[in-house]
Formats: sequence, C-alpha cells, structure tokens
Amino acid sequence: MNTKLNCASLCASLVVCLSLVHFISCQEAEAPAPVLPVPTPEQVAWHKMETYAFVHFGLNTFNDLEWGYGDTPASTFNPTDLDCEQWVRTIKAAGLKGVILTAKHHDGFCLWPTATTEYSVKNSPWRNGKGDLVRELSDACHKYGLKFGIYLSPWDRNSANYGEPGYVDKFHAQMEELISNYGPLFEYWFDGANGGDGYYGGAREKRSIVAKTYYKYEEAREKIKSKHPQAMIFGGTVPDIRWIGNEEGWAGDTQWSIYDTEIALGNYRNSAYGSEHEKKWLGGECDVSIRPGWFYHKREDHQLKSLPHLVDLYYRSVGHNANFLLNFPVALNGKIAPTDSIRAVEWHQTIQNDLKTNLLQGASVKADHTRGKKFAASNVTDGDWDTYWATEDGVTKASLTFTLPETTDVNRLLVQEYIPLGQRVRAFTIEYLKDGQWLPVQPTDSTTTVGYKRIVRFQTVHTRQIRVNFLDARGPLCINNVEAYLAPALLTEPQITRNGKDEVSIHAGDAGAGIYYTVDGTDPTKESLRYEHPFVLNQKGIVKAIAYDATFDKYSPVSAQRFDISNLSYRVSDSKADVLFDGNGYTAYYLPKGQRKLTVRLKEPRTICGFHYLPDQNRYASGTISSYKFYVDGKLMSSGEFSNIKANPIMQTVRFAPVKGQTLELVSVRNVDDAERTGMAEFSVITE
Ligand code: FUL
Repeated sequence: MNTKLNCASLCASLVVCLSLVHFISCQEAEAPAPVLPVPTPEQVAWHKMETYAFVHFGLNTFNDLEWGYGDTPASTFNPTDLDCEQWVRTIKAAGLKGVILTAKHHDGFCLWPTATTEYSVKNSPWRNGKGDLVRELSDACHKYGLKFGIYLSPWDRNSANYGEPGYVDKFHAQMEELISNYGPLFEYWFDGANGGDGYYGGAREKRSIVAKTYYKYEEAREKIKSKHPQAMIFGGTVPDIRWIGNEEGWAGDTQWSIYDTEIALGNYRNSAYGSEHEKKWLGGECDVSIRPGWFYHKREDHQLKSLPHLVDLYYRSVGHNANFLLNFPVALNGKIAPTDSIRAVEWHQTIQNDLKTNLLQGASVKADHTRGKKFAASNVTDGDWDTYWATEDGVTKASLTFTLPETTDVNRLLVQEYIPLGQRVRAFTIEYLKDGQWLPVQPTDSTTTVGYKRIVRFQTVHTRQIRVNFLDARGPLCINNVEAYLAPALLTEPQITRNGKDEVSIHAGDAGAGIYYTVDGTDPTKESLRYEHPFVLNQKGIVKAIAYDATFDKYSPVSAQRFDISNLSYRVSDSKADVLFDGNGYTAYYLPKGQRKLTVRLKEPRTICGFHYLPDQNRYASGTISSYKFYVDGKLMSSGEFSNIKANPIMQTVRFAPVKGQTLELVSVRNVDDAERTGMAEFSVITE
C-alpha cells in the first residue's frame, strides 16, 4: 500500500471537503433575495423617524375656522407673542423628531412674505408686516436640531385664478420659494382636499378641477426632489408615503407598507391596511390633532385628547408599522397652549416608561431554522439594526425561542423586519411557557403583519420563556430586532353614552377596574357612586366618571359627558329616524331619495341656541352633509359648511342666538362627494 499516495489522496479529499464546506457556508452566507417592492434608502430613513409634529396656524386661528373661505382679511392675523422656539422646545420634549408647518392652508393665506400674492403675513399687523413665520420656524428647528417640513395646500380659496392654468404657475412659484429659501426639508405635504366653494377673488362660486392633471404633480415632484432628495412627498400623483385614510391617528393591525398610488389620489379605501398585492412601497402616515380640530378653537380647550387615548394611538400607529404625525393647533397668542405641551410631554414619557427595560437583553435565543451563521437568531437581540436573523429559501414558517435571565412579568413584544429587503410576514403568534406548557398570550389586536415595527400589547404573563412563531410570509424571514417589556397599567377613562330611552351607560376600557360617577358636576373619586348598571337621566345634565383599579390603587382620567333635553323629546314622522336620538353613531338614518330636509318636532317649545350633528360613523359611510341650513319654526338660524367633515367626520356643533321654537329643520345644501342621499347618525339641540 502506498502510504504516500494514500496520504496525498486523503489530503486532496480533505481539500475538496473543506472547499465544499466553504462553498456551502458561502452559499448559506448569501442574503435572501429582496421581496418586491422594497423601500428606497430615503423611505427607510423616514420610517426610522416614527413620530413627528404638525402645526396648524394661520388666519383660521384668528377667525375660529377650520377651513377659511379665502375672504377673511389678512389684517386679522395678529399673534401677540409668537414664539417658534417655544413650539420647538415642546416638540422636542415630546420626543418628536420634526415638524411640518401649514405654510398655506386652503384659505390661501401665506405665512411667509411670498412674491406671488398679497394675501400673506406682509399685509398683517404681525411684526409690522415684516415677519416670516416659515423663516422663524425653520431657524428654530435648525437651532434645536429638529427636522423641518412644509404643508402647501394645492386648493386655494382666495386666488382669483384658481381653476385656470395661471394658478398652477403661482402654486409652483410658491413651492419654489419654499424649497429654495428655508433649508433642508424632510417632508412635503400636498393636501388632497378640494371642496369646490371659495371666495376666488370675489367670484364666490364653486370651482372644480381634475386634481390628477391640474396641479402638475409630476413636475412639482421633480422640482422638490432636485433640491431635497431626502424629502418624502405626501399626496399628489407621485407620493413617497400615503395617508392612512383617517384623521384619528390609527393604522390597521394588518398593515402593509405597500399600496397603489393610483388609488391614493382620490380613494383611500383600505389605506389603513395597505395591500400585499399592490406594487409600490408607500409607508402609512397617521395624522391626528391633539384636539378635535386642526386649528385652535377656545371652545375645544376642554377636549384635549386624554393621555391613555394618545398612548393607545401610539401603539396603533407606530406599533402598527406606521408613522405618527401629531398636530398642535397653536393658540392665538402664537404659542402652543400649556395644557397641550404638558399632555404631549406626558405622552412621550409614558411611552418611554412603557418601553424602558428590554427584558430580552441578556436572554438567549434559539431558532428552529437559520440561513447560516451570518443570519443567526442572536442578531435579533444584538441592538444592530442592520443585522438580522434569516431563514433558508423556501422557509416561511419558523420560530424564535427566548430564554430570559429570570422569570418575570411581560406584556409587550416589539418585532421588526429588515425592510430594505421588503415586507414579508403575514402572520405570527406569541406564546409563553407556563408549567412546562406553551400557552398563547392574549393580545389586544390580531398578530398578522410586522413590517418596520410591530408592538404587540397583551395581558401580563409571568414566564421565563417566550416563543414567537412566524406562520406565513412572502419569502424567507428577515427579522432584525425583537424586544420585550413590562409596561405599567394605564387606565383608560370610561365611555359615557345615553340611549333612546334616556338610559346612561358607562363602559370601562380596562377589565378589572371599577367605575365611579357623579351627576352634580364634581369630579368623581372611589367614594362616589359606584356604577353597576345603566341609570336614567331624562333631563339636561352632566355625567362624570372614572375607572379605578384597586390592585394598583390607580385612577383613569375623568371623562365627562353633557346631555341636553331628554332623547324622548324628539318627534319624527318616519320612525326609522328614531335612531338619530339613540346615542349611537353607528346606527344611521338616510333621508329618502330626493329629500334634503330632516324635520324634527319637539314635544314642547324650547329656547334653542344651537344643534349637534354627527355623520354616520360606519366605515365607508356616505351622505355626510358638508353644507347646511338650519331653521327653527321656519326662521333661518344658521347656514354654513361643516369644514373638513369628509376626512374628519366628528360631531359638529353649531351655535346661534337663542330662539324659542318647536319645529326644527336641518337642510342639506350639499353632501360630501355630492352623494344623492343624505345621511346622519345623531341629532340633538342645545337648549338654553
Ligand atoms: C385635511 C385638511 O382639509 C385639514 O384642514 C387639515 O389640514 C388636515 C391635516 O388635512 O385634509
């Protein structure tokens, strides 16, 4: 036997073996192929911003309007103590990474001294006509290290030539000024509202345009991108991101960053959810105001969104793979109201506290599938966004099991996909080990998509082991981060409603909490009346309620609901219309075809000084009234528009000088989208 030869052949086969191993591991080391569509690096950077601010400020602020008609004099713009640095300090303290300013809203009033129109700050008393708000805010952002963005309304109710080509040149010239003179922009907002009616230089008429072609959005995009390649464009025909389809601040629990721009222009159906079957990467942006309106109204001072409400919105926006755009309606003095600043900062601190100690730090992690060493499961806890755990080609079902350093309480799980390679996960579950058995956690909402970030809230479990089972995906899994937390309990204020029989019900948002209430206007405590079952309130009054958790000795914020005359005071000829007085926004009444007037008779004459109208709250409702007339005993008491009701169909309140009467008529002059039939969910009067 030739040992030399044998040795040589052994060595040779060893070399072959080694290179085979090397070849296999090289093979394994290859990153999974992208699953289309994928985001651009600029889109990825935008996802990473997560939360930023909006500011609505302008002539509307001084005229108590949401949508100025375009005729309120520029001279009414007069903040006494405008301080953009105060805005920026608040926004920073609230953890928000940038701010978008309404440089021009639909009324056409420009917050910078534009050369394109006289309808601007230069014709206002503010800073003797020498002010430039866009400059002041962009400078403040620069000083404090905040990103800056612009909202420029395409619709302009002031401009005489709105609807003609000349206006589009003006609109582009305004944009040119804004993109040339105020430093880098992170976002550029083209609002989609085109209500039709306007002052239009005195014509006072309805003008319609075809948004898709009229504004020349493609050219606009080129111009913006040439100077601000990083800026995300919102709206128009070629956006980089998409409106989430509501102004309530939430995205669906299934939430694909994939959508279709064609649909995005006029039709936002399913925008809250996106669709894996579409073609474009368009991350969702959830815009919401900290108060009911976008602009400041003194009458909304008591309607600031509660802390639990805002925290919930964080989980339903950022926690649902979307960005959160929180609006501050700057007050008349030119500052963010102290109540709003405090609430926003509390909100940020609560979230920081919820997600303070990552329980997976120091945990060991195992996967039942791995693409190779480079894509090991440990990448999901290494704190490096660019390393990820990946499964082999064809493997779309796999689990990650975490063993924590010690047994502990857990109620939050944060998961992230490595989105530069596309959004993949369709469904997952979370389990925990209890007495040797894997049990499912009880999540607040369904665990389907993941995307850039998914935060799942679930009932607290006590465990040392957590397992995430990915059940289905559009390609091999690419998970770059998993974290777990124990968030302290935060009690939600109860919901108070009164039905058609005048029965008041109070519902707590959290299981296990007791409800206490008052009907004398005082704030309830745990010594107040305990709510057990509905009670009757058949007259004017205010109900206030709190939730109280004895285990943690914790209160929710107080919720308050004012009720006017008995719901049994209203008479309508069509009994189907009785749902208008049942305190339920989801039971709606539609006037018969061809009829535009709702007539309601009161049981007895009353002194009336206003009314409330709530549109149908169902998803995809139609027939919402956008312009109205209101009569009491045949006398016209009020007429006008319900501004922005299409995007934000909240309760509308109209007040007028008191008048005694019994027959009330609400006439729809125009319905949103010119819908044929007029719809309504709730109607009530305000009595003196
Ligand atoms: C809407 C506008 O009509 C509102 O007034 C507000 O600016 C909101 C952010 O967008 O479409």
